[in-house]
Amino acid sequence: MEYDFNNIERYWQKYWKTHQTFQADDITEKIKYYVLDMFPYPSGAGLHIGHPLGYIASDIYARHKRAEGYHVLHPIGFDSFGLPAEQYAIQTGQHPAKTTEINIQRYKEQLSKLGFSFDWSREFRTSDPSYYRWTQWIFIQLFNSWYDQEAQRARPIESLIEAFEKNGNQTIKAAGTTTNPFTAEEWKNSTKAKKEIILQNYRLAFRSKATVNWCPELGTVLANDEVKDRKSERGGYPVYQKEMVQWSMRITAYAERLLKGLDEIDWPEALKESQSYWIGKSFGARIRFELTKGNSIEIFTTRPDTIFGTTFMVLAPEHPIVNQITTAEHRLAVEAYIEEIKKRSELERLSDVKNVSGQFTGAYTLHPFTGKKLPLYLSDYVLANYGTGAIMAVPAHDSRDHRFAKRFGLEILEVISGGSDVQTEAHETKEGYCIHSDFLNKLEVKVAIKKAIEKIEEKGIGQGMINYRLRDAVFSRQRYWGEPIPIYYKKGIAVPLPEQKLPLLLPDIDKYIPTEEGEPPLRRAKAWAWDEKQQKVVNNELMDEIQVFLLDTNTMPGWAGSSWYFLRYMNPKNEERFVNQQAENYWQNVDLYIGGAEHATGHLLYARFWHKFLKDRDWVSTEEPFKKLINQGMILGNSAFVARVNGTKKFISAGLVKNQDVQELHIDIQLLKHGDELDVEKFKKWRPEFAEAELILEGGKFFCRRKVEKMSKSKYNVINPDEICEKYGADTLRMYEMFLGSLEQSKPWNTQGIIGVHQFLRKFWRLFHSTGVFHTDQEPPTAEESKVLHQAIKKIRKDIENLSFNTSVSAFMIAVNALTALKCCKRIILEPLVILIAPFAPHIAEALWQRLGHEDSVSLARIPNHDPQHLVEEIIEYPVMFNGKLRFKAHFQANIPTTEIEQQILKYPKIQDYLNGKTLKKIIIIPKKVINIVL
Ligand code: ANZ
Repeated sequence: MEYDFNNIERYWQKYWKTHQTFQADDITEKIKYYVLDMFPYPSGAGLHIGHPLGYIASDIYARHKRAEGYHVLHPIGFDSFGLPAEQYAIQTGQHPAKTTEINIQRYKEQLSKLGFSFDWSREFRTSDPSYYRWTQWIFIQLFNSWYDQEAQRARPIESLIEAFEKNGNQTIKAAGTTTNPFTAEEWKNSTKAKKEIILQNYRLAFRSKATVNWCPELGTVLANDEVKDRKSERGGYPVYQKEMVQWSMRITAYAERLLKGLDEIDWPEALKESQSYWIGKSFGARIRFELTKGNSIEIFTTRPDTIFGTTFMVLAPEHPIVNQITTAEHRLAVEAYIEEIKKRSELERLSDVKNVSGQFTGAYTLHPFTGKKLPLYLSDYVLANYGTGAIMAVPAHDSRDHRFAKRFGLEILEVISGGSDVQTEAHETKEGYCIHSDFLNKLEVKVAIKKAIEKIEEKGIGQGMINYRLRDAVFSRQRYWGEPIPIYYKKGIAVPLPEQKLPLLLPDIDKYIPTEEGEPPLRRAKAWAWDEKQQKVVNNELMDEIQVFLLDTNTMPGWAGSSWYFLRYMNPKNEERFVNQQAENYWQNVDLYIGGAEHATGHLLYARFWHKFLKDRDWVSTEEPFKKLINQGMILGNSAFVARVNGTKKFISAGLVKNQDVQELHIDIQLLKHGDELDVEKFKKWRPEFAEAELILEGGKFFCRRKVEKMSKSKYNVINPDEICEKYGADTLRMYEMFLGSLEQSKPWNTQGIIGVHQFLRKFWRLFHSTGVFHTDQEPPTAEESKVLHQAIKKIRKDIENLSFNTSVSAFMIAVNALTALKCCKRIILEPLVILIAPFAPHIAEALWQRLGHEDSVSLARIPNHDPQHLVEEIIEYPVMFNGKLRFKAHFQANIPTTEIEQQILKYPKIQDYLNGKTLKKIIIIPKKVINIVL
C-alpha cells in the first residue's frame, strides 16, 4: 500500500476541522500551556514557504506539549487593519474590508493545508468591531489614567484630581510633561478648559504638539520604525519633520519597568539588548548655567566630572529659549539655520558625524564654578527632546563637541588641576575623560561622577538625574483603515465616548484619501458627529457645539490592535469585558512566543507597556505578556538574474559577462529549466519587453546568475507552499523546513533537498507496510530494537524541549534506518514512534494510528517516556581460556574494541594467578565469543 499523502492529508485536515480536535476549553484542571505565533498580517501576496517556518515550529511545540499532558492554547487570528490594504483601496477604490477578507481567506486556506493544530474557534480580526471595541476601551482607560511614580503604577485620573484639589501639584510625583507649580486654590479656580490642559500633561493617552514624521504622499504620520532613510518603509515616499497636535502614549512612564522586566523573561539576549538600548537609561546630572542676561539654561550631562573642560554651550535649534536669547545681530542667521534643520530627522541628526553644522546665538552663559563666559551655539547634534535639549560642550573629551569646536574655532580645554574640589577629583581620573581612550577606568570614572554630583548638589546648581532615550509614542494616524479614536471635541476639550456606547464604528467614506483641506480621510464621513444627549453618532449637519460635536478624525496606529490580542484569545467571545477574569487567571500569559526579529522595539515594547498598564489597573494578573520568546530565522530564496547590455535588447549569458556595461534584472525563478539554465521561450513570453530579446548564448545555452537573498515576491524568488504540499505533502514540507537548520538561523531554500525527507517518510510508512499491506506483529522486541526506540525517545524529547527541531528530524531518520535494517515491524516498537513523530508529521501519524486500531486522534495520546534500562549497553560474558583450558569468566560491553579488552583483561587479578610466573605469548580475542591466552 502506497503512501498516498494527498488523500491522507485531505482526510485528516477535514477530520480535525469537524471534530474541533484542537479546541481548547476555557478552564480545566490541567496545567495550561500557551503557544503563540506573532499576529499575521494577511498581505495580498499570500504565503511563501518562508512564512510558515515559525508556525511549524510553534505547532510542533504545541502538539508536543499536548502529548505531555498540558492543556494547550494555540490560537490564530489576523492583524487586519493597516496601510497596504488602504493603499490598495486608494488605487482601486475597493473597500479595504473587501480586500482584507479575500486575503484572509487565502491565508486560511494556505494555513489549513499545512496541518496546524490551531484552535480556529478563537479566531478574530483586529478590524472586527467586536474586537476593536475593546481596543477603543483600553484607549479610554489609558486616557483616564496617570502614572504615580511613588507607587510605581498607573492609577485612575480621579485620584490625581483629588490630589490637586487637596495640595495642587506640589506633593504629587507623577510621570508627565513639565507643568508649572499650582496650589489647590489655583486648581479649584481654574476653568474646565484650563484643568483639562493641565490633565493632558499627566494622562497616559494624551494630546500634545509633537514633531512627527509626516509623509505627504501617504497623507499620514509615521512611527520611527516605519521610516527608513527619510523614506516611508512602505512605498518609499519622502518623509518630513512636522509639528502637529497628536495623540501620544506615555510609554516613558514605564521606562524603568520595561527595562527591569527584561531580567524576568526568557528572550534572546540580542533582543533584550536592543530593547534596553532603545529604552536607553543614562545616569548623570542636570546642571544650571546662568545666562549673562539673568536667565538660566539647564543642561543634561552623563559626565558632570568633566565640567571644568566646558568651553561653550550648545542648544537644540528647537529649544524654547532660543528666540528669547538670540541677539539682534544673529537673529537672521539663527532663523535660517532653524529652517534648514527642519528637513532632517532625528536619526539623521544623530548619525551624521561628517557634516558639522551650527550657529552662534550671540548669547553667553557663565561657568558655574569659574565664572568664565561660555558662548552659546545652536547645533542639530543636540536633540530637543532628549535630556534637557541643551548641553555643556567638553571638546577635549567628547568627540562630537570636539568636531564642533574644530569647525567653529572654539577653545579645547583639558581639565586642569587646582581650584575647587570637583576639579581636584576630576583631575585625579584625568585619563578617564577621553571617551575614546582604551584605558578608561570605569570604576574611577564612576567615583568621580558621583563626587561631582555631590559637589553640584551642595552648590545648589543642579542635581543627579536619570535620563531615558525612550520617547512617548505618537498614537494618531491620518488614515482610514484603522480603529477610530473614541473621542469627541467639546469646545476644544477632548471627551471620551461613554464606554457602553463602544464600538465607535469606522464610517464608510467615498474616497480613502485626505480631504481637499488636507484633513484626515474620516473627515469625509457624512455622519461623524457625536450627539451627547442621544448618545449616538449623527449627521455632521447637526453639529452645533452645544449638543452635537465633531468626533476625532484620526485612527489608531497598526500597533494598537496587536498590543493586546494575546489576551483576547483567552476569552474571545466575551461581550462584557475584554477578557474575563477567570480565563485570564487561568491562561495568564504566553508561555512560548515565536516570531520575527523585526518586532524587537516596536510591537514587543508596546505590548509590554499595555500589559503592564492593564496589570496596574488590575485587569490582568501578570507583569509580562510573553515569558519565552524565539525569533525564527528567515528562509532565503535563490534569486536569478539576467544581464542586459544597457540601452539595448541584448542579453549576455552569465559566463560571458566581463566588463560590459550591463544591468542585472531579477527574473522569475519559474523561468529556469534545470539548474541555472534559462528557458528562453518562456522568458520571451514572460514580459512584452523581452519578446524581442537578443540572447548571447554559451555553448548553445543561456545561463543566469544566482544569488541567495531574502525571499520576496518583488525578487521573483518565492516558492509557494501549496505547490510543495501538492507534490510532496505537508508532512514532508513541515519536516523539511525544520531539517534545514536550527530555528533561529537564516538558511537558503533548496527544493532538491526535500526529496531526502520525503523518502524518509516513505521509509517510515514502509515499516508498517512491509508485506505490501498494513501489518505489524505482536512479537516482543529484541534488546537492539528496544534500544533504537528508547534512544530515539530520549533524544527527540530532549531536542524538542530545547526547540532543536533539526536534530530531532535527524534522530528520526537514524531510528527509521536502524529499524528498516533490523526488518522490525513489531507493534510494540513502532506504535510509540507514531506518537513521537506526530507533532512533526501529524497527517501520516494519524493515518498510521488509525490503522493501528485507535479510534481517537493521535494528538490525544501521551508521549512515551524512555526506559533507561534499554539504553544500558549489552554485556558479553567471555570465557577466558589459558592454552585452551577454561579458567574463569570476564564481562565486557558488547561494543568495545578488542584492543580495549586486551588491556583490561591483563588487569584482572586472576590473570596473575594463572600466569604463575610464565611469560604470556599471545592473546587471541574472538569478539563476543572467547578470550584465549597463549602461554
Ligand atoms: C558633557 C560630556 C563630556 C558628555 C564627555 C559626554 C562625554 P547618553 O549616554 O546618550 O545619555 N547630550 C545631553 N543631552 C543631549 C541632547 N539633547 N542631544 C545630544 N546630546 C546630548 O549621552 C549623554 C551625553 O550626551 C551628555 O553628557 C551630553 O554630553 C550629551 F566627555 O556632557 B555629555
